[in-house]
Amino acid sequence: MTRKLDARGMEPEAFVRELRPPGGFFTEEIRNAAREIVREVRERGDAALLEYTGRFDGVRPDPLRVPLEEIDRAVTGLLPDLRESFRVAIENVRRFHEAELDESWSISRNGATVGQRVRPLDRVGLYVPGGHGAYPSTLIMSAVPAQVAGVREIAVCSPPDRDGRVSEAVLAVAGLLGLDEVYAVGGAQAVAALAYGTESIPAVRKISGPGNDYVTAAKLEVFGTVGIDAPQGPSEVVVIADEAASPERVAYDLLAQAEHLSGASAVLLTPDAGLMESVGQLLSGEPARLVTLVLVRDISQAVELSNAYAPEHAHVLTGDAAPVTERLTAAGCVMVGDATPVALGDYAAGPSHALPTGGTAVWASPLGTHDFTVRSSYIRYTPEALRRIGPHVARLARLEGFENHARSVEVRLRAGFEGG
Ligand code: HSO
Ligand code: ZN
Repeated sequence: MTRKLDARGMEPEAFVRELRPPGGFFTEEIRNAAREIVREVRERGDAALLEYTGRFDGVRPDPLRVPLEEIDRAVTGLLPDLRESFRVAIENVRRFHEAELDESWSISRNGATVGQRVRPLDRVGLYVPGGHGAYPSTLIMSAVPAQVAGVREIAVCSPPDRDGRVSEAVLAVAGLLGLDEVYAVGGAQAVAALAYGTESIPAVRKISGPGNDYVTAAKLEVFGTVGIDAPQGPSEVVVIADEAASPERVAYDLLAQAEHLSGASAVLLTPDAGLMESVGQLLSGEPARLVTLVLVRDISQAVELSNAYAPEHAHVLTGDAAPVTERLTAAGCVMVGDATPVALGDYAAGPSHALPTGGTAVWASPLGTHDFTVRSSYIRYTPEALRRIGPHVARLARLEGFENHARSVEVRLRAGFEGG
C-alpha cells in the first residue's frame, strides 16, 4: 500500500522531516566499514583490492583490467536497434554538455588584466554501479561530460558478476565511447584504488559517478586526496499535479521511480483529492512502499513543499506547467509537462541523470562538464596599473601586520621601475 499524507496544515520543515528522516546519507557503520576498506587498499594495494572483491563479489578477476578484445566484442555483439538507441542517447548527452561547457575568460581595464583559464582534469575515475541494475546509461551520463570537458584519461570501475565479468552492456557503451580502461572492481575498494592507486590501477585526480552507500561513504573518505562529485544517494521524484493530470500517467511516473528500490522515493503533491484517490487505487496492487501521496492546499503549497524537500527530480503535471516550473528553486532536474516523463532524462534527453539527491539540490548541481574541469585564475598588471593600485595593497597589508607584503609592492613603485 502507498502511504497517504494530509499536508494541508503542515509547515515545510515538518513535511521534510516526515519524508526524509534526519541522519544523512548513511549510518555510522557504513562509514566505518568504508573507512576500513579505504585504509586497507591504501596500504596494501592490489592484494587488499582482490581480497575485498573476493569477499563482496565472490570472485577475484584476473586480470582486473578488462582486456580490449572483450570491450570490442561487446560492441560487435550489440544488436543494431540497441546500438542505435545508445547512439541517440550519447548524441543528445554530448550536445547538452557542449552547451554547458565553461570557457576561459578575461577582463582588462587600464593595464590590469584578470581572468580564468578553464582546463580539463587530466585523469578521472568513473564509478558505474552493478548489481541490481547494471546501468550502462550511467556510464553515458558521466563519461560523456568528462569527454566533452576534454579529459584525456578516463578509468572506469564497475563491479564484476560471479564470473568476474563487467556487465556486457556497460562494456559495449565503453567501447562506443572509445574508453579502453575498464576495471572489474566495485564498492568502496574501487574508490580507494582510484584515489590512491594500486599496482594495477593508476590513481586519478577526481572520482565521479553514483554508487551504493559504501561507494558514497568511500568517496567522502578519500575527498581531499582526490576530488569527488556531489554525493548521490537513492533516486527521488516529486510529482506536482492538479486535476489536469491523468491518474494512470501519474501512477506510472511514481512506479518508475519506486522501481529503483533501496531507499528510492516517489512523492505526489496534489490539491486534488480525486486524483490522489484514483492514483492510490491504481497503485493498490503494487508493492509501492516507496510511494507517498500527499494532499496539499493548492499548487503554491506544493511548490513550497517541493522547494523545501529539494528532490532529485521534480515533475510538473499541472494544466499550465511553465509558471509552476519557474517557482521551483531546488531540484536536480525539473521535468516540464505531461510529455516529459522522468525516464526521458534517465536515458536520452541530454542532461546527466547523475543528480543531487537527499536535499543536496539546495547547494549541489547535476554532474556535468564543470565536474571535470578545473579553473585557474590569473592576474597580469602593467607597471602603470601596479602604480595605481600599489599604495592600496601596501596599506591593506600593513593593516594585517604583513610588512613584507607591503614592501614587495613598494619596491616596485620606486621611480624608474620598468618591470613587466
Ligand atoms: N533515475 C536514476 C537514473 C536511472 N534510471 C538509471 C534508470 N537507469 C537516477 O536519476
Ligand atoms: Zn530512473
